[in-house]
Amino acid sequence: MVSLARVEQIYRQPFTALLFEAQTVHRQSHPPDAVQLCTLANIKSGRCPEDCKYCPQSARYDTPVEDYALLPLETIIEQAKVAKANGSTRFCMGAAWRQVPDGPDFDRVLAMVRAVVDLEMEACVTLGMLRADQAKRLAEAGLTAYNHNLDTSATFYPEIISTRTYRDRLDTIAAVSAAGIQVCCGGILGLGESELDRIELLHTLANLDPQPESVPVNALVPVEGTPFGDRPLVSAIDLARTIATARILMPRAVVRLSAGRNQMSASDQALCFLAGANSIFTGEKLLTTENPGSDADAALFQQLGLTPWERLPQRSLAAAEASG
Ligand code: SAM
Ligand code: DTB
Ligand code: SF4
Repeated sequence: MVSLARVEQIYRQPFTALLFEAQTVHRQSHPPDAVQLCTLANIKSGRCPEDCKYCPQSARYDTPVEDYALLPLETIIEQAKVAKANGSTRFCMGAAWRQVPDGPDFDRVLAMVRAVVDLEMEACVTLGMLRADQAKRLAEAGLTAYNHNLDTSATFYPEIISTRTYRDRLDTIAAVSAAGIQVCCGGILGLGESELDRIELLHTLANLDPQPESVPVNALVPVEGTPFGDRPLVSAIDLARTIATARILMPRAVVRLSAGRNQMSASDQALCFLAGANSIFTGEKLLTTENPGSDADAALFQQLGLTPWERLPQRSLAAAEASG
């Protein structure tokens, strides 16, 4: 167990000392200049019954996003092939659901997971809350990881979402781990949280047992029509501080510089890589909002001497056992 005081001490130390410590830790567990490219697919968009104040896909807010039901399997296979051709080694499928449905939609998601696995990419899904039996079926389909973010501190959470609790989130994360699937769990900065909320979130993440293998750090993308549509952008220094603290506390995790890159300069992003981020989402779009796109990212990698990560897809324990 890491104490809150220790997390606070790491987070609040002088910036250059923090980045030096994060770099030192990073180099002990990861190749320093390799960055994993991941691609997102929005497999079911909009009309979500939850009220997350940051999210353009909530049915409660009038936002400029597309609404559609679960996409056909073939569409997703095509998108995954394009992602692979563009250098992505992980394909993440997100659905605007409160919870994983039973029946034909879930069967189709399982088929999508199997198809991504067959393309020899890591398969990740984010589908909302989930039961143990559903987690088991996802594991058997070969799922690498399940993304389920805690977003912010337990204290601040009720200010952001009223339709579910922090405990609900933790229960889903426990079901994912129990099924032998890797946990992808992180948060969002820029929601109006305090420094202490960030520290508490990092403390909770680092004390998950097992620790998450993947930690997305999102900067809020303010979307018109959501309650947070006019929130100011978070600074790259705050993002780097959070990434560096995550890197020190969870040395083996892949820390993902996720939403918000479209609003960041090359130097802002460089600071985040220096802090220990070693993954990004590529492509023109995240789920509903703009992302820099492959050309801009190729230029960024060239400028910084970064290389897209090449390694065999990581499989969860249960998935590896299921495939023999
Ligand atoms: N409905 C599922 C859920 O909430 O778990 C999965 C999809 S949801 C869109 C995935 C994550 O995207 C959220 O947990 C949140 O961290 C992130 N997200 C959503 N809207 C965002 C925004 N405007 N800016 C930054 N991150 C955002
Ligand atoms: C995560 O933490 N960030 C990604 C992924 N997990 C699913 C999603 C970011 C979404 C940003 C807002 C949008 O494009 O709708
Ligand atoms: Fe729904 Fe997920 Fe958006 Fe919340 S973050 S409104 S649960 S899609």
